[in-house]
Amino acid sequence: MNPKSSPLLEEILQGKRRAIAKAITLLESSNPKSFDNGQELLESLLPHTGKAMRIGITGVPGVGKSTFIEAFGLFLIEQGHRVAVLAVDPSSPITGGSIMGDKTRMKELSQHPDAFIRPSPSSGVLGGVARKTRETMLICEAAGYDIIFVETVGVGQSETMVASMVDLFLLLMLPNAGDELQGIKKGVLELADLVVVNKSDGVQESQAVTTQSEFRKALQLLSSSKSSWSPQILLSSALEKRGMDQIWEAAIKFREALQNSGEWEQLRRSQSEKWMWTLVEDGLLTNFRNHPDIKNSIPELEQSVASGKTMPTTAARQLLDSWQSRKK
Ligand SMILES: Nc1nc2c(ncn2[C@@H]2O[C@H](COP(=O)(O)OP(=O)(O)OP(=O)(O)O)[C@@H](O)[C@H]2O)c(=O)[nH]1
Ligand SMILES: [Mg+2]
Repeated sequence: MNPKSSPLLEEILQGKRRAIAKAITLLESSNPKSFDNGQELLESLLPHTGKAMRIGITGVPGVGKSTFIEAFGLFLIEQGHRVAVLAVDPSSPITGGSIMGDKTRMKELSQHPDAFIRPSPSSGVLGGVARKTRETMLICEAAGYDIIFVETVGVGQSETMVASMVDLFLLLMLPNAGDELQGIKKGVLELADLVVVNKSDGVQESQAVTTQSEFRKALQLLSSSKSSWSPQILLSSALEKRGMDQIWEAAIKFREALQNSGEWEQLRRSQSEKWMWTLVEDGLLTNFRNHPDIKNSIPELEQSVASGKTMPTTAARQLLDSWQSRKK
């Protein structure tokens, strides 16, 4: 490996923040040489990864994800854990996610020596953001963080991506969500291993309890994403820091159940495999789109398809044919 990255490797293994930040910068670099160094570093860190519990957190904007992570994170640190928080936020890739909001919502956690908070990578499409988040997760694991949170906004495609990189997927809900149960995306609910009705405090507490029982019924009708675990519905007040112990208890039971059945390892193996294919697909697509012939014909073809002059199938065939004939 590159001798230059060795001291960095050591420092990461010692958990030094500055080294972690430096490694992340390497991985996010668009400079090919830095990028290569980052990949080499990642490879040498790999044997030191995999021991953390990876928890995905999702829910609609304002449900309390950041407040919840602050409360749950501090609870876990009290139990002797070290916590890293990463974000996949496709809504604002340019500004780097909701870092300002999050740093204030997670004030105590962000200042804690046993926590590391990293906002959404600041570049590119969702696929790229997800890739960097995954790599950052591995660096954090090598640096000794044993609980990794990946936060994402509960809209669109990002949940599926986050679910494909975590062990446990936690969906936060609002106390009044029961009425809108029909409106909740079934797909997102099906990904959840734990559903937590947050803001179960004050005047909303009794409504939260009602929602909890409604969800219990709803989940029985859905297929569970894991064969050795049935999703559970719990209550929390992130604001008042209540419910954290039960949630952690459920998370531990979840891990035990999956580890005993072999599903834990199996899940991670299939995630790695899928990740490899995602990288291959991304790489191929980038090469394809950047090929001069393809690049030049795309605008016209797209227009022609949009206006109904050319069938999508015909246009696709045309692009693939010209790619194929280039290659030979
Ligand atoms: N009453 C009550 N309010 C809460 C609770 N958790 C969060 N809030 C409030 O809900 C608002 C939104 O909280 P956030 O933690 O920023 O929510 P979020 O899901 O991270 O929001 P986005 O990052 O915008 O998607 C804030 O005003 C919080 O103080 C809770 O358990 N009870
Ligand atoms: Mg937030």
